[in-house]
Amino acid sequence: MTDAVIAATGLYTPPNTLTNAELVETFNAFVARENARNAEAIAAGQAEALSPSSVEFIEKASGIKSRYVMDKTGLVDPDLMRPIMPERPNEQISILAEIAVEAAMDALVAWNKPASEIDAVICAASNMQRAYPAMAIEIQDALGIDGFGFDMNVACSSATFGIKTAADYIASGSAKAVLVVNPEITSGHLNFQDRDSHFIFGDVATAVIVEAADQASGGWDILGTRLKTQFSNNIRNNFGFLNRAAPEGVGKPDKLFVQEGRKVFREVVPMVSEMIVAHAEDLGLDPTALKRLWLHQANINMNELIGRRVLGREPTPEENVIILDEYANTSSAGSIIAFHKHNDDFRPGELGLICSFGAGYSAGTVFVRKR
Ligand code: CO8
Repeated sequence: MTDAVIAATGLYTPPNTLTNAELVETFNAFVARENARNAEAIAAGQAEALSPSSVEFIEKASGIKSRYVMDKTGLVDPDLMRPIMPERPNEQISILAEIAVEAAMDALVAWNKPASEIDAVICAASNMQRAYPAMAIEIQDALGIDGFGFDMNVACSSATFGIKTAADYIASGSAKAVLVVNPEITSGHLNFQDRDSHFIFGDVATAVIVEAADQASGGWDILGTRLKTQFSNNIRNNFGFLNRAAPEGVGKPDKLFVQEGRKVFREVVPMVSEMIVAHAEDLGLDPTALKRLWLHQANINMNELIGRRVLGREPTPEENVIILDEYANTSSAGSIIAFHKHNDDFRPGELGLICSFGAGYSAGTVFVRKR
């Protein structure tokens, strides 16, 4: 069995920042318009007035201050409230593949080896732009990689599931180097007219190169990977190819992201904390000795609770890295952004944890040691 190493990571950050204030201003303009339109029905008690959103609530409930988005113009227009991304001809690279390639190129520069040394591409994300051909194969083609590629979707846990799959390929000898990309254009599948969730997500792409330890120089030893899934209806995206076959859905808007945020919070925190501690113990590691947690970035209060349960103390900001204030929830990419941006200070031998959790439910743990 060959050990696997995280040899390099890469990041693509979209050009547009969207602050809570901008998002709330648009949402509240929409609310004022809808309430004015329905004024008579509201006054007669036949319809409920919509409530405004607030910057203070968003920051306190989630820790999110801003996010990056691929298109901003449509999101700040109360008459649209969805991103504008014109369809591209088949001859042009698709937008999801394009941002994955950007992140991959960033990782390849850090790796300092050519793309031709990659054997496989896994595109692991919560929304694929199309069913087929696989996004991964388009990305493979754009980078000039000779090998194979496929897509996988485990929602917010896609990156850790991708890293584990890559590490298993390396262990079995199927590949010597695997590129895992996580392009997340979450703005395409978020209902910006839903007060409960309009602030949650942001767009981004990350890339991770997983390589055989016997040929890697530097990087991070993968000490252990573990995956867990447990069915829950509390986070769903019912968009799918059979939507158009449902007679009751004809003429209705696309199905978008929905969740029961409170329930997710309550159920996922214990599940993930226990999983991290048990996995550390099985690897013979002391979880309280971890130098850093690079947790999934959905909610700051959730991460603080998990951090406290895992480390057995109040984690410092250096121990429990937060990037969701700037990026919001970027689904699978969140823990990878945190890892990518905050690992320069590690010395050889020091330990950390990349951990994801989200829809499914799904969770993944990847313990790493600086080489
Ligand atoms: N402005 C002002 N007030 C608001 C707003 C708002 N925007 N929204 C809700 N409120 C009000 C509510 O009406 C409620 O009022 P009242 O108490 O009077 O009834 C009050 O605020 C509290 O509401 P909640 O209980 O809903 O608020 P919470 O404190 O629970 O916070 C959160 C909501 C932030 C959503 C929180 O529950 C949370 O973050 N939970 C964890 C969720 C999570 O981790 N989800 C992971 C999902 S991602 C994933 O796995 C899959 C991804 C797929 C990809 C993406 C595609 C888009």
